Parts: sequence; structure tokens; C-alpha cells
Amino acid sequence: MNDTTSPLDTDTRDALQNAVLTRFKLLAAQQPGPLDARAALRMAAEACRDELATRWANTQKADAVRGKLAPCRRVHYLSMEFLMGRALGNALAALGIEPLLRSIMAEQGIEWTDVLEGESDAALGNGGLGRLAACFLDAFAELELPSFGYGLRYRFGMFKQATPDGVQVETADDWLRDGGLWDIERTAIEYSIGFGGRVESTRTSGRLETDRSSGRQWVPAERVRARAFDFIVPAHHGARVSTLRQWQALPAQAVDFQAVVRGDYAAAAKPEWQAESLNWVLYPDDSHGAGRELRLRQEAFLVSASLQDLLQRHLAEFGTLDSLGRHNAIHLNDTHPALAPAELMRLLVDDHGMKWDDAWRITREAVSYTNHTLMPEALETWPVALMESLLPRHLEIIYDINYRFLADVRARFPDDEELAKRVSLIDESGVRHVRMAALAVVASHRVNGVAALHSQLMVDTIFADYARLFPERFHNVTNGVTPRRWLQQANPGLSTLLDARIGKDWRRNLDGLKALRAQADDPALGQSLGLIKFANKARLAERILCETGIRVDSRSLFDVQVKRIHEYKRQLLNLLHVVARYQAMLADPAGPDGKGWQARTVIIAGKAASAYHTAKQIIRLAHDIGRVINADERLQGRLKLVFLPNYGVSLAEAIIPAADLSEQISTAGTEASGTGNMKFALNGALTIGTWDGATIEMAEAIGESDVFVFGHRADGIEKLRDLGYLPLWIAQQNPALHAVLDAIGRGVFSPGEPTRYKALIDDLIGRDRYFLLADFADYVAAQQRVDALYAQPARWQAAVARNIAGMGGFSADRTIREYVTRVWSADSLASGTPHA
Ligand code: 26V
Repeated sequence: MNDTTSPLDTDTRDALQNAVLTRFKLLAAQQPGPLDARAALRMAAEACRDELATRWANTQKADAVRGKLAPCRRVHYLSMEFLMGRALGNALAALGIEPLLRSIMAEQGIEWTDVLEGESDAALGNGGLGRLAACFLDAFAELELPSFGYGLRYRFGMFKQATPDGVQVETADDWLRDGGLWDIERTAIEYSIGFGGRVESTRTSGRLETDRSSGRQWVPAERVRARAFDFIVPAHHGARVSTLRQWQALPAQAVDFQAVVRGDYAAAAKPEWQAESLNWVLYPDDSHGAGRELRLRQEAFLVSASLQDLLQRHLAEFGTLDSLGRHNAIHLNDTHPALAPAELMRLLVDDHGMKWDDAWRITREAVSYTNHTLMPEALETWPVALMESLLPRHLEIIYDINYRFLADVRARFPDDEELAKRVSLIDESGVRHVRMAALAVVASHRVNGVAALHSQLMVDTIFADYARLFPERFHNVTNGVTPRRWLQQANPGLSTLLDARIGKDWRRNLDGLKALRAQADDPALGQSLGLIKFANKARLAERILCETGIRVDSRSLFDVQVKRIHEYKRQLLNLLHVVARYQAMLADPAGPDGKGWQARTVIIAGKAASAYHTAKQIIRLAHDIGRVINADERLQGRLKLVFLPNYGVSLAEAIIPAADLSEQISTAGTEASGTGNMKFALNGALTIGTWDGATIEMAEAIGESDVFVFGHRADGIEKLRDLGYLPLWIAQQNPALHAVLDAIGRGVFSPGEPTRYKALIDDLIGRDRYFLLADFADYVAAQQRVDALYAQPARWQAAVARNIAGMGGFSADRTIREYVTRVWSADSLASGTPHA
């Protein structure tokens, strides 16, 4: 029995085991033929789901009582993305019934890994922002936080990536093909969502026709229904759960009966098509602000359904909306749900007859916002004209908010009309746009960044004016990851070792990892760490062979960069190093210190946004370089480059525990936080990285001497930019760099099409927006330090142990505790003065 994860008493656990066993036998008996892995997966999921549904009902009952007693607010985490990955392994670990299920499968002659790996990832997100939301749901359950995650039930998740001949090809991720395994359809929970139409004045002849104080009422032209589907996330140390409520759009009317009566069957079916298109796709582009109407519809749909749900729950529990802000937090995961304050104002003022000022106070109390990127191209704005046609009343409300806000700004800074222009919710510099980040900041009582440097840059750059207006609003809450999925489940070998060395409590109290530091120099620990890593690498090597046909040596240093492909993340810098190393190995087989070259396997994975040409070129270049290097026998297998296709949560779970070296090499000041950096270090990889995002705080916690830090810092980059950066000059000064750029640019790796990378290299030499050339030499030097340390296994493993020991602060549990005290608790309302 698994006593490491569940403190449930033995009777409860036995009862749970019996219930699952009975349910499983019943389901198996209803199956006509023998069980196959797919049927077994469905049954295992259903058996768990029964238990989770019971826990969900108990959790809701407890929260309803608690909400009345404690000054604790229910958190509503609004996010367009939740990157959940697979659920079965997590559910079994949380419920403590993995051994039971394993033995049932063994009896049935079913391979256990086939069952687990048969589950599709719920890949309803692009990258970091979506995975963070998933880690948060785990922490919500673990910390017993009354909460709802709200999202959309996308029919197709993040596209599947294949790379035939190195070219990224996207195909549909039909993850719901066999129906949802986990979600519980709540047929009774539905709300009506409007689009388009007009706004009517409800006042006639100067008299109030109704008691509605706004006198404005939206009459939408279209309506769809939003139906709730709940995905339940279990705690690992207790019987609590958290909820991910995902909305499914349904036609307001399943069939247009008038059309049926007319015999116009095509028209009769049409509403269904329109409604359900809302849920078709997750927008697979995290590099450009959305410009499509469907995306705005999705955002409005998420926000309206979630807030209606919140309002009806609050009314049922408290009977009045006056206390809404004191009992509820509404958190915006980036600006994607930033229509929330406008929708809340509409619901309170238009539908519930509240006065504007009261509604605004409640909205400001409830709403908070996290920013996840400083990239100007990813900051959302919507054309006023589009918003007017789709959400006319919301636009009016945004204008009203803006009018009062700007009046206040002008009163405080009467001679600064430029300031008013800059902070306005409407960008009037060209075609008029609504600035969603401005709306989110103005409507929130708290705004935070996701790592210390990012939060500082946020108030120094994109939000500098708002920080001057509302200094008390801005905070930092550094990201974290769940140790349950990213250590316990992804790396059972290391988990068992940690249990033996420091006890089992790290799963719920990651701070406990610091006890490992005192043991870092124990040779037995180093040996165990090395053996566990080797086994993980061997497993990954098999997978690499299977998926790419490339044979890699598990004894080589596994040098890994996995994340979305973006110029700012600088996968290209990694490739420049690989080519430099290749050329140096050929030129000087004895290596820099005469002892030969450290064998390395460079592993890259990640998806490029489908319209992001440069990112796709980088993927192609990785393949082209790999093809040449991997086949060059002169290297004797001492350098390999592998691109693993279709990166996602499940692939990350296989790759991260097998990494020796974690590449976190973004241009300083560009990576808001990173969370992959944390997962790697937690799994015993050393980091080579720039002074950026949360990598800085990791290095401070671990000790800088155990992290391979290189490159310009954010202020240094800023200086280079101000001085007039000349990448060409750097290329000319550095012969090794020059040779690398020359080889790629001349087509050494693309002989069939020698000009394939000319534009990419010309851009580096001419502009180099992300300062790759400025950091190249220092990067190569840092890589040499990596090789030197890896050649001394005892010292390397001691550094690994100190890295793991330093990661205690990077649990999502710590992050959520900080959100609770600084952002979401009723007490946090007392500090900081809400703007009128
Ligand atoms: C932007 C857009 C634009 C429109 C279409 C869809 C879409 C989806 C996502 C985004 C913004 C992506 C922002 C993001 O993922 N930021 C990452 O957030 C992580 C969690 O805080 C953080 O660790 C990463 O450093 C940061 O890049």
C-alpha cells in the first residue's frame, strides 16, 4: 500500500479499494469481450471518477459552511488555458490505489504502461501560462483552498506536431475522440451568453421605467448556452479536491423548429454549428495578440459563464450581492479573461440594479490580475469596432470606467495630458483599440508579475505610468510547480531516494528538501543520484531511438532545452554552440584540455506557432544540423543532436528526469519566470542559464557557484541597446562564431538548398534582436565549465544534491500561499487603497 501519499486511515483506504474493485468488476462484467488496454483505461478512470465525485460533493458542502465563518475568499481562477496532461497516474497516486489497479491489470494480462500511456494529454494550453494554471489546481486541492478553476472545454487541444524532413506539420489533437474520460457533465448548470445586438435605454420620458439604475439594457442578437463540465483534481494528502469547470457552448435552441416546420433543414441545423464553433480550437499562438473575432467570442463566453456561475452561487449562499467582493476573489490569468470586470459591472448594474459606485467597489475588491509576459507583441488589444459589434454594452461600460478613471488622473495630474493619453483604456494612436492590460490593471486591487525581475521590469516599463498612479497595487509572486507531478510521479527513482534520505514529507512541504544539503558530499548519495539519472537516461534513449531512429549514448551528458520555440528563448543560441562544438571537435580532437571531448547529447523539443516562420526555421535548422553531425563518424558518437517531436506535458515528464543539463538561456529581461527551469533542477539537472526570470531566484537559493550563469544581465542588454548594438562587429571579432555563422549561412547543413538559412543568419548579423551574438562567447565558456565539472562525477553529483536541496521554495504550494496572503485573502483588501 502506498503510505507515502495518502494520510487516509486504513479503514477509509480499504473501503475505497473495495469500492473501486467492485466498480471495476461490474464494469468489466458489462464488457462483451476480454479487456484491452483502452477499455481498462476507461474503467480505471470511471472507477476513480466515482470516488472523486463523492469527494467533490463533500468539498463543496464544507466550503459553503467555511465561507460563512472564516475571512477566506473563494478563489475563481479564470484562464483560457489549462495544460493538464494525463490524469490517471495523478488520480491513482492521490487516491493511493495504484498498486491495486496494477494488480487488477496484471490479473487481466494487461500491460500497465499501455494503460497509462493510452490516455491522451489534456493539452488545453500553449505553454507556461497554461501549465502553471494546472499546477495551481493541484495546489488549490492540497492547500484546501475553496476554489474554482474556470476554462473552456476545447474540442481540439494544442496541435500535434510532426517534423517530416525537419518541417513542422500541425495536425488536429482530437483528444475527445472517445469522449471525455474524466469530466462530469453538469446538465443542470447552464447559463445564457449573448453576442451582438444593441443597447437600449430603459428610461422613457425622463422617468425610470424599471428600478435599474443604469437605465441601459443589452439586447443581444444571438445567444448561446454555456454548459458546465467539471474535471476534478484530487489533493494528495487528504480527501479534498479542487475543480476545473470548463464551459461547453450549446445552441440556445437545439433545433430551429420554425425552420423545421418550413422544411428548411439546413437552416434548422445552423444554430448548432455556430454555437459549437466556440469550443473548436484552443488558439495555438502565444506570440501574437489575438486578432480574430472567434477568440474574442471565446474570451467573452468564458468570462460571462464563469461570473454568472459565481453570482448564482454567492446569491444562494448569502442572499445578497453586497458582500460579493468580501467572499470572492476573481483572478485573471493574463489579460485573456480581462473582460471580467466589464461583465461583472454589467451583471451587477444592469441585471441586478446596483448603483455604479457600489458595483465598482465590489469589482475592484474581487478582481486581481497576473501578467505573464512583457513581450509587446503578446499584449492584447481589441479593435473598438469589433468590440462594438460583438459586445456593445461591454464597450460602453469600458468607456464609463475609462471616463471616471481619466477624470481622476487629470485631477491628480492636471498638466499632463500626455499621461492621460498613455494610460487610457483606449489606444487612439491609430485605429482605435481597447487595451486589455490597462483594463485589467485599473479594475484590479492587485497586479503581480511571476518572478522578482519580471515584476520589477513590469513596473519600470510596460506599467510604469500605472505604478506611479497606484504604487500599492503592484506585487511579485514568484511561480512554482507541483512536486507531486514533477517529482513524485515523473521520477519515482529519485522520489524513493529522497524518502530514504530526508523522509517523505517533501511532497507536501517541499522546503524539507534543504535537509539534503548537509548530505551533498556523501559519496553514497552521489552514486545513487548517478544511478537513478542513468536509468532515466537509458529509458529516454530508448524512446529517442524509437521515435527518431537516432541512437544516443546514455553515458553521454544529456543537454536539454524543451519549451515553446521563440526567438527570445534562444534555441538558436543553443544551435550555434552545437555547431561551434562540432567544428572545434573536428579541428582539435584532443579537446580544450587535451583529454578528449566530453560526449554530449543535445536534446531539443518544442512547438512553434503555426504562423511563426522564424521559429519553424529554427526547428528545421536543428534537424539539418543533427542530420550532418549525427552521421559524422569522425566524432565517434561524442556529439549528437536530437529534436524530439510533439513536446507536451507527457513528453516533459519523460525528458526532464533524464536531463543532466537544463538550458535556460533567454535574453535577460525577456523570460517572465520559466517553470521548466524549476522542474529540471528539482529532478537533479544543473542549469546553464542567463540572469533571467526565476532562474535568478533559483541561483540565489541554490548558491550561484552551483549554477552555470553566463551572459549579459538585463541592465547590460539595455545598455547595449542604448549604445547602438553592432552584431556584425562581434561576429568579425570572434573567429569561432564567424565560422559557425558562415557554415550555416552558406548551407553546409542544407546542401540541397544552400540559401535556406541565409535570411536567418543575415538577421543575426544585421539586427540580432535578442542579442545572441553578444552572449555567444560567454555561453561557450560556460559550456566548457559544464564539461569540466561533468568529468568529475563526485563533484558533479554534489552540485546536483545542492541544486535539489535549494529548490524547496519553488513549490506551487508556496506560490499559492503567497497569493492567498497578498492577493486573495479578505485581509489583503485592508492594505492598499482601492481606487474610487
Ligand atoms: C498570448 C496569446 C496571444 C493570443 C493568442 C493566445 C495566447 C496565448 C498565450 C499568450 C501569452 C503567453 C504568456 C506565457 O505563456 N507566459 C509564460 O508564463 C509562464 C507562467 O507564468 C512563465 O513561466 C513564462 O516565463 C512565460 O513566458
